[in-house]
Amino acid sequence: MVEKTFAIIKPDAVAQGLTGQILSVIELNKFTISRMEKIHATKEQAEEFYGVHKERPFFQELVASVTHGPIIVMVLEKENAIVDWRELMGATDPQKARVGTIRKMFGASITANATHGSDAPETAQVEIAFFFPQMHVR
Ligand code: FUP
Repeated sequence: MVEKTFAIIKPDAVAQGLTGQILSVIELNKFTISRMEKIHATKEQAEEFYGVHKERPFFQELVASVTHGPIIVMVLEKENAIVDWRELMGATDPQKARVGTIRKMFGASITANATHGSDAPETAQVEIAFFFPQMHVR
């Protein structure tokens, strides 16, 4: 089933000039970039977006890291996009991510880990609607 997922290229990766290389890996892996926008997320947006993590000790660091510079928000589309994008990103901690994954290649730390990806269909729907409210998800 052709599916949509939500992805972010995070501030550290954008600031390091890695956007082009990451987009290239995305396209080489047969994802269609259906929507893409460069934005600078506000603290309020980040707190709402990462709301599930608000009780975690790293929450403030996470909010700060995703708001300290511009990000690229995207809707990616392909068969099994959600699972495939998470596989292509690799483990949350770049040091634990497999060779060839985006986080292994471009991640700096567990917080500045280059990219974000939705973890389930319900999350993808919510996250796409959050950044692309005009988009029809299904
Ligand atoms: P992931 O789904 O792989 O992005 O990972 P999580 O949903 O577990 O975590 C969301 C974000 O929180 C990660 F991208 C990075 C950050 N995080 C930390 O900063 N420290 C941690 O110990 C775990 C996650």
